[in-house]
Amino acid sequence: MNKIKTTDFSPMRKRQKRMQIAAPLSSYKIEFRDIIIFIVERKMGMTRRMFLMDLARRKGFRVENELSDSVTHIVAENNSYSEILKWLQKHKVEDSSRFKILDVRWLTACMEVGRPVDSEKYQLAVSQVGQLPSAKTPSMEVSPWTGDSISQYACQRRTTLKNYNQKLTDAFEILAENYEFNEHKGFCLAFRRAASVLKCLPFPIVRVNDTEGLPWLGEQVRGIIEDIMEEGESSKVQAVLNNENYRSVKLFTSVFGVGLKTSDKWYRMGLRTLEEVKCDRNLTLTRMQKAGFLHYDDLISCVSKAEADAASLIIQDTVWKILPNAIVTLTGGFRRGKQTGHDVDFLITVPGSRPEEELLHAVIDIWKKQELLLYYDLIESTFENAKLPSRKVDALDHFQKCFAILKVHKERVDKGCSIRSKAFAEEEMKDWKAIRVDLVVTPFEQYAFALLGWTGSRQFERDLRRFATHEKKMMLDNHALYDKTKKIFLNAASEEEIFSHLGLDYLEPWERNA
Ligand code: DCT
Ligand code: MG
Repeated sequence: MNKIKTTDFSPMRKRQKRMQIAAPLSSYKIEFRDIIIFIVERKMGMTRRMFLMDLARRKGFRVENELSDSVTHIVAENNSYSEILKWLQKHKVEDSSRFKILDVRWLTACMEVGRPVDSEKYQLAVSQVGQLPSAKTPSMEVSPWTGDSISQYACQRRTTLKNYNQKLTDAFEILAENYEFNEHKGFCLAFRRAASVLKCLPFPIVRVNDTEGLPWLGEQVRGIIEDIMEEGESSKVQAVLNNENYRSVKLFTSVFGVGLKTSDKWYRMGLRTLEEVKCDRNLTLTRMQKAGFLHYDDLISCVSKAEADAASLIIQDTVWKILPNAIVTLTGGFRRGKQTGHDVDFLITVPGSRPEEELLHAVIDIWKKQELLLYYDLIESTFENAKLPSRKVDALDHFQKCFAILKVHKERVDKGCSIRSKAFAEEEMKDWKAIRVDLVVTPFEQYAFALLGWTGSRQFERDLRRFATHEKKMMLDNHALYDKTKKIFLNAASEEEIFSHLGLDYLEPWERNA
C-alpha cells in the first residue's frame, strides 16, 4: 500500500505551520502498542487534528502522521463511512477491512479515561451514516466534541483547572459580572453557565460549529464566540471593560466589605477612584470597609498556596491547643487544587462532640494576645434542627463562622545585601501579609455536607442543588439532604455518600472547578 502523506494535499503555508506545531515523536512514551491510530484531517481541520494527535500521544497512544500499513485504527470526524471509503480508495487503499474505521468520539472517550476503550459502538458503518447516539436523559445533550452527553448540570461534568477555552470563558465572565452589577440576573446566569460548560471541554473551541449540541450555548453566547473567533476579541466585552460604571463598581467591590449597593451609591455620588472615596468626608465607612482600605494592597494581591499553608499551620496550632482532636480542613478553591485564591477557607469540626460553641471565641482570644488578628467578625450559629434544607441555590448557611483578616508572617528576607533603597527597607520592615481567612465550625454529623458546600466552586454548588431539586425531588444545603418523596433526612458521613444518595458519580474536589 502506498503511504499517504497528509502534507501532499496542503498548500505551502499550511505545511509550514504544521511543521512548527508538531512535537518530536521521540518525546512521547508509547503505552498502548497494539493500537496504531491515524486521524483523518478531512472535515476535521488541521488545527484540531494536530491537537488531537498531540493529546493522544501525550496519553501514551501511538498516532501516525501518515496512513501506513501499520495503522490499525482510522479516526474521522463528521465523515460518513462511505465518505471515508471513497477517501481511502482515492488514496489507493484497496482493503479497508483491515482497519477499524471509527468516529472521533472513540478517541475522546479514550482520552477521558486515559486508556483504550472498546471501539465497538464507535465504528462507522453504512447503516449508521452520520448518526450520533441519542441523549441519555432529557437533561443531557450530545456534543460532537466528546460524542458523550454533556450534562446541563455542573455536578455531572468533570471540570478540572485545565481550561482549554480560557479566552472565551474570561470574556463570558466579564459579561456575566457586568450583568450582575446591573442586576440582570437571567443574562448573568446564562453567561456563567456557558463559561462553566466550556471549562469542562477537553479541547479548545476553534469555530462556532464546535459548540453545537452543548447545553447553555444560546444565540447570544454563540454571537460572542463568533466575534472572538473572527475578530480575536468581542466588541461587547471591550465595551464593558471601557464602561465607566463597570470599572468603578469593579474597583469599589475590590475593597473588602464593599458590596454592590455601596458601590452603586458611591458611583451615583460621582466618586470614581478609591482615593476619592477615602478623601470624602461625608462618607462613614463600616469597620469592615475601614479594614479593607487599611490592608487593601495585601488583600488585592492573591493568596498563594504557600501563604494558605502558612495560615493553615497557624489555625491548626491554635485550634489543637484548645481541642487536640478537632479536625481542621482547608476548603474552597485551594481544596480544588487552585494555586491562588482571594481568601483561605477552613472548616472545623470535633468528632463525637456537641458543636463546640466556645472554640472560635477561644481561638480569637489567643490570636488577639498574639496580635495576629487585624480584623474579625464572629457570627453565631443560627441553625435550627427542625428546619428543612434551603430551597435557594445561593443561600448562605447557618454555621457559626468568623470572617477574619489574619497577619501571616513572611519568611525573613535575606540580610546579606548592605545597600538598600528606602522603599526596600520599609518593605523589609513589614514582614507579614494581611490574609483573608474564613473559619466555619460545623457539628460533626453535618461535616460532610459542610465540606461539600464549602469546597465549591460556586457554579458547582448551584448546579448540585438544582440537580437535587429538579432531578431527584430532594433538598440539599450545607447542613443536610432531605428526600421529599420519602419525607426523610438522608445522613452522610462523607461526600461520597452524598453523591451516592443523589445518584451521581463521585467527583473529586479538583473535578469541581465548574
Ligand atoms: N460558597 C457557596 N455559596 C456562597 C459562598 C460560598 O457555595 N454564597 C462556597 C463555594 C466556594 C466556597 O464556598 C468558598 O467561597 P469562596 O472563597 O468565595 O470561593 P473560592 O472558590 O474559594 O474562591 P477563591 O479561590 O477566590 O477564594
Ligand atoms: Mg476561597
